[in-house]
Amino acid sequence: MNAELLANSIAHKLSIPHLIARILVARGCESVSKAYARVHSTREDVLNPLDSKQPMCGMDAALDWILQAKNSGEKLCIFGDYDMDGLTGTALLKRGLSEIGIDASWHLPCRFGMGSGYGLSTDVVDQMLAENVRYLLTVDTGITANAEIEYAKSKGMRVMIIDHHEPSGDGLPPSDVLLDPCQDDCLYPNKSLCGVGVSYKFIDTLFQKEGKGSADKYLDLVALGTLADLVEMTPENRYLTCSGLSRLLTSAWPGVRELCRRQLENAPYVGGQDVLFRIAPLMNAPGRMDKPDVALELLLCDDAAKASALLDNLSKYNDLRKKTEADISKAAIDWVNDRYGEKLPHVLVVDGKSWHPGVIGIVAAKVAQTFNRPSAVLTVENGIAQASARAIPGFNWHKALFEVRDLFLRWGGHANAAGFSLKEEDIPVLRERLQRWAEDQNAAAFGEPVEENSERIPAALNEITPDLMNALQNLEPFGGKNPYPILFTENVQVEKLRELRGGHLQLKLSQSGSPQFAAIAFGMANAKKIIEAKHKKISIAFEPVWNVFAGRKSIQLLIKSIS
Ligand SMILES: [Mn+2]
Repeated sequence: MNAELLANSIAHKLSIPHLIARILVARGCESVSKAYARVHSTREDVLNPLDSKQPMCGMDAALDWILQAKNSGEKLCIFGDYDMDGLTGTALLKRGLSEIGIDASWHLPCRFGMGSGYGLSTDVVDQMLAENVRYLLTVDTGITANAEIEYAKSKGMRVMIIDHHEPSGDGLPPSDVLLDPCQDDCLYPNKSLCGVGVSYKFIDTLFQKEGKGSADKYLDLVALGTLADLVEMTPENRYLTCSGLSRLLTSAWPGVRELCRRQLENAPYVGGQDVLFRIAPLMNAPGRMDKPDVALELLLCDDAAKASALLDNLSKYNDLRKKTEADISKAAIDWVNDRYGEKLPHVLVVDGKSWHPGVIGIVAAKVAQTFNRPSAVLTVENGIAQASARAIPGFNWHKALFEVRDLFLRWGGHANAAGFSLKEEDIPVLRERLQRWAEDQNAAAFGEPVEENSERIPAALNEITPDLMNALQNLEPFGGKNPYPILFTENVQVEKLRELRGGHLQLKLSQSGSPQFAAIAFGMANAKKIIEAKHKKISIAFEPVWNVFAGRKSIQLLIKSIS
């Protein structure tokens, strides 16, 4: 069936706007039933981790472990991570375990300072031992901490790992229990759960076993972590995330409610975009600039007034983060231009002295995007370089780092994003070996420029109605591989044009008898010339969004390009 006919029948059979059907077809729905499954995710997409045919490896042992911990009355500590997934995973476990009578303490790593870097360290284990912790539960981290977990075990600790990262390739850590769908022996089909997702599966299964009722109230935390970690939206992840998004504004947790109220003002609902661009950066900021604890305290906070004070604190961290990020991005991009000019290597390894380690991940993403090269950004302090790496399509950092792992003090990560540390003197060798490896891998395959989101769905402005805006929600969650749709239309009349401070354009647009639409083009003051040259008849790529101002909701076109 051709695309137009397929879109017709999807629109008709599912009773959705034709434009939504065209987006579904453009995104690979080859049949009405696939489109149906995509639009109506249901509880049936949620898998049973105790299913005898495809169980989650370690789930039975995990239930035994936690009940043993409870019965022992010994201290249990949750060791999480400083990003949204690790924070929400820790909050979910802390709250969930308290419901079955375990008063767990928690500990988050810090990106820098004592025992810095990724995940668990023997220093942290010693600190826990001094506090008489006998049970250690890690979340969103642990699967590569073989030595540290061996150390904890040698001191008599009981250890369980909840993680979703790939194993190191050098064997699994000697924990008592390991829940990670990415381990070789795990038959659980959803390999794309994130840390808070696996935590939810664990708590949900535990609640069922203990007759505790539903763990659904935790799905808002699952949505936040799943979106922020940019994992693939498998059917199970989509159900958990959509269900969680719809719970955010009425979350059971005062800190989460206050977070949404403050960041999203009067938003009619919370979408994936809101989580990625408004909530996650704020929540990640303290962990980037300092200790991440205040962000977790917000998720665990049970008092609105206290939540408000915590949010003030988070905002300060976020402002500082923005400034630091801008300064270091400029330095890193200048570094590449000065050193290589037009002759870029296949892999960029950019190093600087005492760059703030909390933002090098964001800077690496910026460098990778600017030069269309897999990029690692290193910050050197006292002879040790700490690095964060981001890929471009076709490049796998996990594979690349595995090849040169003999150079590292620590390393870990995924295809798209990874981190490592090494001695300063080894940086030139690393640069050379990565370049050679990339050449062997047919680097041309990942040197091709790829536009971030090149999708352009043809649409008419007449189709952009409140019904369409509501129907767009059926395509949630947006983010990662399911970006917010970008539409394209020609012969648009510019009715009004105003340049705003900061180089933005504010427009009023219409098209052959359509209503007038308010539109905004951020940072596109240069396009004024095009608009004049075209005698105010232009083509635009845009995202239709709800704009809420002074309590009134209206549709606004977010212009992506003008031609
Ligand atoms: Mn994670």
